[in-house]
Amino acid sequence: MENTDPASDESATFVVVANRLPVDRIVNQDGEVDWQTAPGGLVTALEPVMKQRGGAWVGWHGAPDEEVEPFQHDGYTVEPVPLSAEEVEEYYEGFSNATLWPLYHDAVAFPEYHREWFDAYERVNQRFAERTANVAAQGATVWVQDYQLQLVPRMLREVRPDLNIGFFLHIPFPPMELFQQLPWRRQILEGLLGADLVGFQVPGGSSNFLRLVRRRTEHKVERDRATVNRNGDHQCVARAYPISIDTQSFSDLAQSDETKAEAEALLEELGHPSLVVLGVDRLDYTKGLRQRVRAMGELFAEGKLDPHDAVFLQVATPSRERVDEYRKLRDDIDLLVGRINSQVGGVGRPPIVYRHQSFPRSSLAAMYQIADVMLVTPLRDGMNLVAKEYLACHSGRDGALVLSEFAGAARELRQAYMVNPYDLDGMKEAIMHAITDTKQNKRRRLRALKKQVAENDISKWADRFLSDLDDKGQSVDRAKAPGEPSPSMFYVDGEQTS
Ligand code: ADQ
Repeated sequence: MENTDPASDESATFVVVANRLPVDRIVNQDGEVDWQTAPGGLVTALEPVMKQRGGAWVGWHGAPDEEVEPFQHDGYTVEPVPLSAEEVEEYYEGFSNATLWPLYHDAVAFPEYHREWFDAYERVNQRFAERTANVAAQGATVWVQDYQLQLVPRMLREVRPDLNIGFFLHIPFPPMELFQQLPWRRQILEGLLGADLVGFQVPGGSSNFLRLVRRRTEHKVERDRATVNRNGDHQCVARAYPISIDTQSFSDLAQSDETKAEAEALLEELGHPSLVVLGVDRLDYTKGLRQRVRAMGELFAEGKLDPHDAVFLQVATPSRERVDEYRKLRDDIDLLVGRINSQVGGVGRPPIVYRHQSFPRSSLAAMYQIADVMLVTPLRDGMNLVAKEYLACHSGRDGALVLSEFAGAARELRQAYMVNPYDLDGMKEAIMHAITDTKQNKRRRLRALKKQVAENDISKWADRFLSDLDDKGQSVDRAKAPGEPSPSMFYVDGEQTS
């Protein structure tokens, strides 16, 4: 990837601030510096927005103890923020990924609380805020992303009250009963309240947040907004903005001749099975992999699926491998898959084909193409883009999506075969239902799901958020007729949760 142009020093009118840059700095085998697209849902979602709007992206470049100069990339300026090895351990692997990540995902792993981790989190958030304050033009729009940077909105407002500050949380915002465990709950709430607009994936997130603000701070909360009294009043609006993907570009990629050839080659490699069941995840304990692999293993062992006819292809991109829980998960899945394959497999291709590696997007598109059934069964997930990518890419008429009730995507993708991933028997039944349902039913469901993703893509998500941020949330109020649901219920289909 070419990224060598120096950055212009003009200040930006649009700034995205995220823990990671969309590219990671790596040193290749010849010892040369190179840049590689960073993995994960946030980059998948925001890169097209940034390419379209231009501006600056402030974030860490992925290599500890290194200072990197700003540079131009795909029409915008990349502003690398340095992190020391100790900060990576305490702010990123520690407070972000071993405290906040499990706490915000229903505490499916035990959240650890260490004061020195929070100190590092505060220090790094301050650094991000300072760098942003330096690159943002007068009155610029700044869009802060995700759980690693929840203190940035307030820190930024203190030095640059002229900025229009938005914040979007990509992961769930937990209910009060869980959030209150956090020793630094007040600092986090006050940090977020520094924004003009705080966006969540689902309305439950914004109502959890506002309930906490009401109970744990002295700020006044009315409907979807808090009035924050600090160096003069400002209003912080909280609403749901379900994120999506660049649907058209995924679908174009899937339809390309190269992808079709790759899909054909993959089918050949798998021995042309009559049924392909697919899972695609970052290797993370929130994604429900243990439960999913066990459910599929039992279906093979009980003879409901024939290992000669059916294959379960599971790919998992390596993730956060220095955090203990992730290393344990990796070993558990290796063991589980090995055991099932040796118990139910014969000679030749194993029933579970497991690849613990990252794939280029075109290879994922080829997998989505050939998957008769897609399994997306997280224990808790902010949204889950994989479900949407499958719908954008799968062009056969008979695909089926099995989706966890606990993924944010379940609110929109109602025609999926829904599962509770904690209920193994229920999950096995839903998978078999998705496999054996009539063609007519499958087509009806798939059509409705594909339409949803086609109509609600990433640019619509970004436009909604940024236009609300531009006019500080007034437009939704103005457009609202008497008796309509309040804006915090705005994107709910038929259900009121405010
Ligand atoms: P993630 O937890 O990273 O995102 P998800 O939304 O599923 O989860 O995005 C994963 C991304 O990684 C997808 O774009 C997928 O294609 C890619 N990916 C997965 N496995 C891969 C592999 N083996 N090789 C290459 N790429 C792979 C967080 C939240 C989500 C939320 C997003 C966006 O946890 O809930 O949907 O941010 O807001």
